[in-house]
Amino acid sequence: MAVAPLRCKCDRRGYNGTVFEQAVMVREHRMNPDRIRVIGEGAERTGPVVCWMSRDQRTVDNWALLHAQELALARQVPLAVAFCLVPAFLGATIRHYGFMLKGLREVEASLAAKGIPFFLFRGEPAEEIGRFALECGASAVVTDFDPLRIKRQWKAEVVARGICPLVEVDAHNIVPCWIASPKAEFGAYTIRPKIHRLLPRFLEPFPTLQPHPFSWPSAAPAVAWDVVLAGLSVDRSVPEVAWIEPGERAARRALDEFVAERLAAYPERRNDPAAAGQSGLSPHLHFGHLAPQRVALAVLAADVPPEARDAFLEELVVRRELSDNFCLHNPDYDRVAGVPAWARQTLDSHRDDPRPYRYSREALERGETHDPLWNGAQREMVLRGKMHGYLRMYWAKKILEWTGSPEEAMEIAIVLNDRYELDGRDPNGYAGIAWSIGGVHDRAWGERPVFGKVRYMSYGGCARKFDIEAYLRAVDRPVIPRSF
Ligand code: FAD
Ligand code: FO1
Repeated sequence: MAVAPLRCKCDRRGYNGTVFEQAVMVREHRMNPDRIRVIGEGAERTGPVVCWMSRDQRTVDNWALLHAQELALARQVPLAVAFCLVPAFLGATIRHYGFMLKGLREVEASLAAKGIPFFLFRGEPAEEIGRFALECGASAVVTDFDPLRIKRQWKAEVVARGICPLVEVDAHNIVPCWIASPKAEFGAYTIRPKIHRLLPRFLEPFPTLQPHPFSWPSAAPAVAWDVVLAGLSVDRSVPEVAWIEPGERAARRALDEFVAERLAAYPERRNDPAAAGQSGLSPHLHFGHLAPQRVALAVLAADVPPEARDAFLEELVVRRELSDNFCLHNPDYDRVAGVPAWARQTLDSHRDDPRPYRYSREALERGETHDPLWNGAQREMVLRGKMHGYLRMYWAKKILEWTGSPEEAMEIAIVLNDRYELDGRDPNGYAGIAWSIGGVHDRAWGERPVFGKVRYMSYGGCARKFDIEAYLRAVDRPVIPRSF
């Protein structure tokens, strides 16, 4: 469904661009203070500033790092970046750590070129970051925003130590999550106008990270990245993938390729799993190698039809920032308890419906069901680490249909999604699974067995939408470096 571009109502002397173009005309180059919030107080000190990097693992276009430097320059103190490596993060495997650590290796080198040391710690973040801040007498710790429960727990534990102020910066969303809306939004249709209205204030060019003039007292120990990766106690049964190169430089190349080659056809091809119609950017966005704001600026500058630009920005900005809104404001974002009352009620009333097909998690994981399309989507996720977006909806909905309860379905969908998807453990995933199984951000549809009024998707519906055989052939072809 093409999203009608909102005509910006601002009086811009006849400028009639869409609200996205309108926003870029705002040429403020200083950092917008609304991206920043102090989430923990602590002893006032005059020491260095520590940037605790976690979600946004990049040196370019990183509002958290830019603010940390802003503070350090104003105080004329050194600046360092710290990353705390946590083993078995939400079920992550070597597929994820391999990708992430290669990206961090590039971050360490890029920071060194700016005179900013990179410290890698391993263990519990509150312990490691707390100790580091204490030892270096930090005057502030600046960290990136992340709505996930585990991240908020980490930050609460750091704050509880009261070492120094903890400052949080939304480096992931164009419109800071807490500014976009103070509450859980019903759906894209309610958050879209709020985001569109705020874009002129936030969809702005990025300043550049400067070489830092105040040197850290001692050099950070060079990280032996290969040793770190080899020594990681992590599940190594899910192999790394070869079709995508990690790191912020590769991410930028992937963005440039998509904008130049495939953005124009996005509206027609994005929902065709047999076509390379999607951007392929989600792993880079998930690990923060690429700023969504940079993607939006590049898309807006592209010479493509407005409907291609707006269709893509609807997903990248509205849908993605709706997911952060969902995880920030819904404490049960990964549980059936978090779905809307209408959906809980309808799923409950169909709880005892017979399930003509029933599969265990193991059978589903092996892609051994009666449905060749579903099995193919599962294989794509296991082999490539990235299932096509259209099929993720079908995939999760079938898990609801073929397991014993909505709770079992949600648990299996999250476990498999986060075990195999390179972009897993992401607010987009929790929101996508809650949409598919629990009608979150969706409306009620015609009532049917098991689903009740939760939207249903069928094999026949997919067959009418795209060439299933072509998709299955593509899935089983040897892995070729293509994004989709
Ligand atoms: P493109 O179509 O090129 O979109 C570009 C970007 O827009 C994406 O990278 C993403 O940031 C955003 N976007 C696109 N579609 C959505 C959407 N439906 N919701 C939120 N943001 C969106 N996305 C993840 O990042 N991680 C996940 O673990 C994940 N799991 C999902 C599970 C289910 C059941 C569903 C229905 C969706 C899931 N999604 C997830 C959302 C979406 O499918 C992926 O973001 C998208 O397929 C990523 O591929 P792409 O970057 O090539 O997409
Ligand atoms: N963030 C960290 O701060 N430390 C980690 O060790 C870490 C591991 C990790 C592994 C897989 C993965 O998908 C994400 C991981 N993250 C880690 C978090 C990630 O950077 C994102 O912040 C969230 O997953 C998305 O919000």
